Order: sequence, then C-alpha cells, then structure tokens
Amino acid sequence: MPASTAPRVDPALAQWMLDRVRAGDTPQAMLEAMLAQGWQQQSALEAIEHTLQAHVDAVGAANALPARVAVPQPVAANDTWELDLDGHRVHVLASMLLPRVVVLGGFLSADECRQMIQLARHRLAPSTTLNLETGEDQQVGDRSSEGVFFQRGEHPLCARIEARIARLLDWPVENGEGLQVLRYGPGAEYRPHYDYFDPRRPGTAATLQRGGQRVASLVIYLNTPHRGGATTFPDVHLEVGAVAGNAVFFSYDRAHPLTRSLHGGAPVTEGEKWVATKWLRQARHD
Ligand code: PD2
Ligand code: ZN
Repeated sequence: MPASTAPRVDPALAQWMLDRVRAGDTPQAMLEAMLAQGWQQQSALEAIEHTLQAHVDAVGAANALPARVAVPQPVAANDTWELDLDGHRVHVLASMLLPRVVVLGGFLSADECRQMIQLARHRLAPSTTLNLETGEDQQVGDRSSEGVFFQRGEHPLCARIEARIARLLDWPVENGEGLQVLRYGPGAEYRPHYDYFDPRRPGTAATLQRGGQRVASLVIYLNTPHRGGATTFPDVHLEVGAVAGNAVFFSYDRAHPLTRSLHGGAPVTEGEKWVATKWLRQARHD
C-alpha cells in the first residue's frame, strides 16, 4: 500500500494485533474482536492488513541474505601446488571450496617468523573484540590471547609480508588491515566466531565505513606450539595445525553463516602459540 494511503495504526493497537497473531489468532478472529469493540469493518480490515504486511516486511528484511561480494583468491590455488611469490616459494597444502579454505606451506621463512615475534614481544596487550551493539573494543572471555596491531608498512618486515600477501591474493595492499600479531599462552584460545561484521548490528557501522566489509583472513603461524592451538572450522570438522611458517587463508563472500566460515583458535594445551593475522577488506582501509 503506498505510504500516502496507508492507515495510521496506533502502536498499541499494532502490538495487540501482533500479540494475537503470535498467540495463534487468525485475522478473521482479530477482525471479529475489533468489530465487537465498535470498529467499522473497512477501517478494521485496513488496519489489520497494514499491520501484518509491515510485520512480514520487517521479518523479511531482518532475514534477507546480504549480497555476495568479490573476494580475494590465492593465485592458481586450484591447479598449481607450488607458487613463486617474487622469489619466495610457497606450497599449497590443501584447498577446500565451502568454506573456502587454502592451507599454505612455507609462507614465511623461519627468520621472518622469529623477527616478527621479536617486533611484537614487548608491545603485547590483552586482545579485544568489537562490541556489536556499542562499537567499542572490549575484552571478552572468548578471546584470551594478547596482541599488537602494526600499522601497514610500519616496519620493513611488515611491508615485505604485506607485499607477499598482496601478490598471493592479487588484492591491493591498501585493502588490508595492519598485521595483528597474537600470542596465546597455555590455555589461551579464540572461541569460534566469524571475522566479518554483521551489518545489521549498530556497533559495526563505523568500522564498515573504513574500507567496507572484511572478505578474507590469512592467519600465519609464527611458531609451532607443543600441543593444541589448531585453527578450527567447526561447521566442516576441519582442523589446521599451527606449524611455523605455514598459513591458513579463508574467505567469506557474504556476511552470513552460509559461508561456513565459522572458525576458532583451539586452546593451546602446552607451550605458546604466535600468529600474525591479516584481514582483507573490500576497499582501501585507512
Ligand atoms: O589464531 C588462530 O588460529 C585464529 C583463529 C581464529 C585467529 C583468528 N581467528 C583471528 O585472528 O581472527
Ligand atoms: Zn578469526
């Protein structure tokens, strides 16, 4: 019904109708109740139709699938198992389509891993996650690592790794968030979560304005924990072992669980685990 001709329905009346629908009343029963209260038939019918249609529209909008977007893709990961990234040789160890997951061997050298840990070691702070209601960063029990965010290009080693990632994924360096180095001590974990931001939650608006949606993640293992610490994909019962220098790439082409990109960092049961995470955005992230 066009807005200009839509009946104005008192919010309390609309709520009464929705409560009756939820309680199992048919529109006919509702109409009879309204007629008994002295409503004119035509007005009652219009009010019922308008309220129910508005309700159906709201439920539909809340459940609508977010649009599919373009995502990065490791170059030649479908039929080439050895990649030369500007002189650095990387192996594709495993590849899965849904969720899109690619496991890479030798993405960083032992020296690069060591140096990256040294750069981060003295700057660690408890990890946070975004509160989806308020937009604030907050510490939560689901994520018990410590970490540090580097600016893009903050150190020549960061710049070299960022260039390698851009080459691997054919995705602009500028679309990447700065590298985040994380340390998980004994018992620390990152419980299963999605890396994309749910656009329907108010706390995600500000971050979505900076470069759009996250569309892919690359978790690079900087050491090999003694026990535990795999990256897990619970929807498909996949565990990727944390092995120094290796990396796991995964992408999500819409902000929706249908991507099956739910993933977590399993608890470290002995020793410690260091990773560098790179999140890729749709557009330039400043
Ligand atoms: O450290 C991990 O394995 C891990 C698991 C899940 C890291 C992240 N998510 C992340 O940094 O988003
Ligand atoms: Zn994650």
